[in-house]
Amino acid sequence: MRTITRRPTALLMAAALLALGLTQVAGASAQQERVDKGGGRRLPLVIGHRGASGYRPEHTLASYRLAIGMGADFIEPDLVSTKDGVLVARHENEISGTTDVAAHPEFADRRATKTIDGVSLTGWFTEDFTLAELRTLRAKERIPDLRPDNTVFDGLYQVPTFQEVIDLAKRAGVGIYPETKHPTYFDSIGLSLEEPLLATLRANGYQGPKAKVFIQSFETGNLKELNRRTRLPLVQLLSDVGAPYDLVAAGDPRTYADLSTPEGLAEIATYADGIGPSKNQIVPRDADGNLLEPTSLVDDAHQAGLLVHPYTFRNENNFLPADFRQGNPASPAYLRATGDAPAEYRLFFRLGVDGLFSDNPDTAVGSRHRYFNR
Ligand SMILES: [Ca+2]
Ligand SMILES: [Ca+2]
Repeated sequence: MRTITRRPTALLMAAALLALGLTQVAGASAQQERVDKGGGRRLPLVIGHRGASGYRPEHTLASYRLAIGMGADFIEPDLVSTKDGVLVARHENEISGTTDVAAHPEFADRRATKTIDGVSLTGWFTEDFTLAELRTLRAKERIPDLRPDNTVFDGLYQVPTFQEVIDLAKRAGVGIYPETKHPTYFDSIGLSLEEPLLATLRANGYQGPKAKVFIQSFETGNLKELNRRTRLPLVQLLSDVGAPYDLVAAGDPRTYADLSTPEGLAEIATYADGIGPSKNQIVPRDADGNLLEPTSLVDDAHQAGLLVHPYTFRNENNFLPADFRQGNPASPAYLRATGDAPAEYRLFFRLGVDGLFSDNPDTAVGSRHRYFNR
């Protein structure tokens, strides 16, 4: 049973402060601070998506370190398993897009074709490498066409373990936002993610509903299982397309759209504390990328007592709605050029999101400061 008490508490505290006239006197700053930090007017969290992946190859310690330096409140490692059951930070278990594995002749025979969540993939997979083997690889930029500057860092950084990410976060005093990737698949090969995830979090002192951690998943079954095993905050990821793979695998016809209705959100609230929807579920776009009217998703989720942390905020025109793109569309650099990302942050702050995933935590933090003036 989870209870969200933030909003009423904040309103009461704000009302009390006003009644006492305390907001005008010196010494009120500590109380005001508590209203800011604990209350419904708490600033939206900036979650460093795969670190500061707009500027460094994603899911590297350099990327996380930069996100922390830019003021991110949380850093986000996606988690997959090695052959020897160690959780490491990669967006996918197939690692040809984000490491130099293809350039290692000693691993040429590990190349394989597998079906992951119903999709056939050919490449190299973390579950076929021990941690020691994986450590001989180096990370590279996933989208070099859009982020050519980041390629100067190719070849420098190892694939970090979950423990290393935690060490970094704890030293800096920021939260962690781990995502279990492909939990049904990893169960099917005997490398269940949830047990080592919880054991690692426990060993590092993360305990109870106020711990600086959110565990997220695109699947539903493993979040329900986690809800039975831990009181740590849980976030159901949603999407404007498709369905959770565990439901697909079980023949359950429900889609993310079904989960995003008021009824679906009420069900999510029985096992999770928040949702991580795509931006498009909050402000849809037309076929040309122009913004349409916002949906009621933020309000519906808040009605159900759920936090709302949409993904993914990115500076490049390529990812922005047409309304916020800048520059000359005829330029070969147009898609990778920086658009009016602050306008997009303002839009979502105005709609009341509780946090957001950003590839550019400096832009997110700066936009937040401008919008809330604190
Ligand atoms: Ca993620
Ligand atoms: Ca499992």
